Amino acid sequence: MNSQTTHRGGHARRVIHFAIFAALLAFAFHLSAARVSAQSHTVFVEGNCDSPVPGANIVGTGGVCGDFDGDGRVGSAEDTDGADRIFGTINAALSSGTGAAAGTGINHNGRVVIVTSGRFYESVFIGRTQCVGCPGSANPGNVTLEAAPGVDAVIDAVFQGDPTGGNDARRASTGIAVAYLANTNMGLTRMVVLRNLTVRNFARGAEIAHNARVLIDNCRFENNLNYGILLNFGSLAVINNTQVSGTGFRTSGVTTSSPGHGISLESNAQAKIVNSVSAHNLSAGVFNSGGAANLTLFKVGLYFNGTDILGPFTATLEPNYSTTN
Ligand SMILES: [Ca+2]
Ligand SMILES: [Ca+2]
Repeated sequence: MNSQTTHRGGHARRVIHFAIFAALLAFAFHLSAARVSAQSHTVFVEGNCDSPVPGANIVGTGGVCGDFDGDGRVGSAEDTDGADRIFGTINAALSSGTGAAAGTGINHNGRVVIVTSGRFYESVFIGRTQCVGCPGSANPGNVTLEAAPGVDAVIDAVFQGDPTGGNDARRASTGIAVAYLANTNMGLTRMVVLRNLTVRNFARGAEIAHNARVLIDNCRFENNLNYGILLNFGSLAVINNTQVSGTGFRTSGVTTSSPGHGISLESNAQAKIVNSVSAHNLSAGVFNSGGAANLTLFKVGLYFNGTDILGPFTATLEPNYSTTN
């Protein structure tokens, strides 16, 4: 009797244990699904050097050449080596990741921090994919792309001696493109921060489009051909502590700029520019194709441009700024 009771009790416990196990399994599956669908995490991007060239690079000696994690890999060799959430190129960090790093990139929803100095020969794209096979996500989130304090991160179209011959194509492209689904509010419900970056030698240093919201903070756009920063298609930009210079003065390859503006607002884009300089650009320091309400300037220096300011603007004291202290 006691034995039967014990047996039945043991069976009951096994049933209960199985139920608990099944519940835990279901919970584990739920957590796994949540990890896949909920990104918004932070990944790191290492720096690099040009010898060995980024992409061919098992360095052999860890801790050199921008090798933040000391594993001897820099550039694209760092992009696919494991689920370490450390990448060697910016676009790979922004993507969902491939190879052994599959699923570990931010998939255009999260924060990418460049943690050691380097030159990045990439046309960076952030946002909603624009065509089949193009970079971006079908459902992007908020993205921050920044270099850590003290890190010199240069997104440069020109890689002297590039063995893949990509210089001309990059020089005709955009350094950082941000775009969402055209003619929708998708971009207005996402936030992009670009901070502490230098962008050089592209046709357009940055193009912000399709109702994107961006904060451009502490960046430098130098020696781009047609635009330093192009704000387009209803985008909203706050530009703080940023310098735009030398647009339109390319001296090799395709040298004819059109138009050579430092900062340009087109197709009902809006900008609030604060504590910034747009100087030494071939055409306008700032061009605004919209009304005066579309462009507000506060403590902005526009010097030695073809035309310092072209189009209407509002110059105003920032309402939270005190002149008495
Ligand atoms: Ca590494
Ligand atoms: Ca890695």
